[in-house]
Amino acid sequence: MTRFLHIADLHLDSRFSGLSPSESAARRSSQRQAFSRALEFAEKNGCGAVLICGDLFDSEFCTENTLTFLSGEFSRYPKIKFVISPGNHDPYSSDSPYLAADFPDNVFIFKDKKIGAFVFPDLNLTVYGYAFTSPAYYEMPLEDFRPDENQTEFTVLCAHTETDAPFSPYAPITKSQLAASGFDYAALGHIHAGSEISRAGQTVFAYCGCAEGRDFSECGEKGGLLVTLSHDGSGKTVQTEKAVFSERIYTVIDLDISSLSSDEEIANAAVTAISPYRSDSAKKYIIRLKLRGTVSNEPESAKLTELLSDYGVVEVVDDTVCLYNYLGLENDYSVRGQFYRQMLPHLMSEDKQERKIAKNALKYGLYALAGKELEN
Ligand SMILES: [Mn+2]
Repeated sequence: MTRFLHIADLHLDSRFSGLSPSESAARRSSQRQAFSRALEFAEKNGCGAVLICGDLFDSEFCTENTLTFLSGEFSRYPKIKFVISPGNHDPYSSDSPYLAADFPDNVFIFKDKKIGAFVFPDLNLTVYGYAFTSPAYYEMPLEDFRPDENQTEFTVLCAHTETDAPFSPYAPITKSQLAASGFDYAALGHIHAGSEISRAGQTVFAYCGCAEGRDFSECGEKGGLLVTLSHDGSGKTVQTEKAVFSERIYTVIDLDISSLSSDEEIANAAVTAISPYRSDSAKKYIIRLKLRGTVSNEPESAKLTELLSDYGVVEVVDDTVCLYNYLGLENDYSVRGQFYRQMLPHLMSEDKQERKIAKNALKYGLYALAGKELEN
């Protein structure tokens, strides 16, 4: 049996440019903590190797502190082999932090665009991989690839790639190439959302996703995959298990405030909606509250953000449509008011069906004028 941890897309030292200097420093610290948590998990679960499938760094810029931190972490687990495949954000170029790093002997970095391998007889494992040497890699790294005569029982791929996008600038690999590769498992990086565990021929493959979300496009718990390769009577088996390493969790909470009228009611409803996300560690969730529905007055988003900041809410997005402010519409000289006045005779029709249709038409029209998606 061979067991390893599959992680990717750490993006250490990301800039978090939308945040204040102290907030962005805190987020960079969370990224390092997620990394530390991953390594601790790997040791506790008896991993012989940790495969880091690209974008360990966010860019060619990396602080000396981060390099010292990484060396310290790698040294802390001398029995674990760390295999790194540089990706599009941290290519193995002449300016690469990898060249400045002084990593211990248990770190193995792919430095060439051409596919190569590290053989670990003690783990019965061969890890294939390659490096981005610049931010774009248009060739197909697995084209014409034929695995060597197997020196070990298990062979895996550690790669930063975009699958099934043949013209991608991110080292494209097709499923048929994976199927022909003979790898037992392909550990992939690049897609931060992660993927399902899939199979191409005999090769099991997956994107593990990033280890720590960086913004609201990366919501939910983030982590890696614990992979166990073994052999039973009928052949090889590949087991995978998700592990969570993220320290902070980006979360979007939708709140329909259609039936609420006062600011106080809205605030109370918001607190109730957020309550499941109040954890022991008050700072675990980073919350965006999205207000939806139809309202007669625009909600006080700024006040609400301030009121809810202690609950982990960093922003309130007003996605409501201000609809039934008829008085306002009567005196509105924009196209909204003109539209309303055109609909008015139908809205006051004797015919119930016509009134219903007019009410819907008004609603849809105002949504369209507000440039908002129509909800059910
Ligand atoms: Mn990435």
